[in-house]
Amino acid sequence: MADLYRVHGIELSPYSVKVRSYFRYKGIPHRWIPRRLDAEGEYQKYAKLPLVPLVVSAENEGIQDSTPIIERVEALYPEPSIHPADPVARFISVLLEEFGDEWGNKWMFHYRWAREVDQLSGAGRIARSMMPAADDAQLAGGIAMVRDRMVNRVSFVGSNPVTAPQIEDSFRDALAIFEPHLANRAYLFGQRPAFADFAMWGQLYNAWTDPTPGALINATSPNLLAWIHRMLWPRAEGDFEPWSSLAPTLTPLLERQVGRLFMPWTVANAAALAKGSEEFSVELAGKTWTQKPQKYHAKSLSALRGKYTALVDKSAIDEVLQKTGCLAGLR
Ligand SMILES: N[C@@H](CCC(=O)N[C@@H](CS)C(=O)NCC(=O)O)C(=O)O
Repeated sequence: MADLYRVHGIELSPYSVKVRSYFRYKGIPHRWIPRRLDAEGEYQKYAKLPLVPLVVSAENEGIQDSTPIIERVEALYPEPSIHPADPVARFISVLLEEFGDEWGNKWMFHYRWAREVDQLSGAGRIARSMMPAADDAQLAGGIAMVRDRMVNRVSFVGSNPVTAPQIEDSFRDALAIFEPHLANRAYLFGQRPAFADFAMWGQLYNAWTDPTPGALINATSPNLLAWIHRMLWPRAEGDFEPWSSLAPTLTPLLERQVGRLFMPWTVANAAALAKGSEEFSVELAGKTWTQKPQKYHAKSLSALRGKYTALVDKSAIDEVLQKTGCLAGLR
């Protein structure tokens, strides 16, 4: 076992299944270890933060945070690369990786914990998976505990009675954008999965397992649903495409979701943290969004800005970012 990566996670954690899908695609020997509360030895030994996923390397080093996990492993196993060769497509994939992790999580988390039917489904599956040996009474206690804890956290991602319709509109609009984009390609950037696919998929696969967003996907999005299934065990079916052939159907995502919603949100969030504000408000597509700032997102925005700054030739990518409203947040 010690010569394998160990991926500690749970099926209902979007960041955990994101990392598992990556290991599967790359064909890197690993073991998926569903986290359970009665067998936590290795998890407790290596986890520095109380979060999943936790990856323990063959050298017994614990790594957390799905984006750096993938980046570290990708540096060791560069083939097949998850980064398109075309430099514009490559950076858009990096940008959508961040968007998937941070904005896509609002869709997933909001839908899972906003309505009773989804709360019961989510809490039931989380408690069952983490307490597989529990009797009925213990299980009922576990379900109530998970539900209470998570419902109380829904505001952390910015979900409240005012923003709920904004989050749901954003989700439905994203589905409408993905559907034609995935009509003629297996993955977001062509015939093999890119960095962005893993992040976006972790959130959308999880949303699909929940009753309310799952029913929406099933009713409206057959191409997206096929991609959700494909990404469980992704494989290269051909090459990446250049930005020129992706642009017609992917530009609307950059314009309507990244440029109009996510970028102004993440910039306002980082500014609020820098000022030490308790709460911030920002206009997103003409509607006021109010929430307490989220710390991690300022860190991941600064990492994204670092990746943008490191680009050597920015002329082609800047044109795309400028036109779609994504540039201002990156410099
Ligand atoms: N940025 C981290 C986020 C990890 C994260 O938020 N994990 C959640 C599950 S998806 C968690 O472990 N939450 C613990 C809890 O809610 O108690 C990553 O990409 O890995």
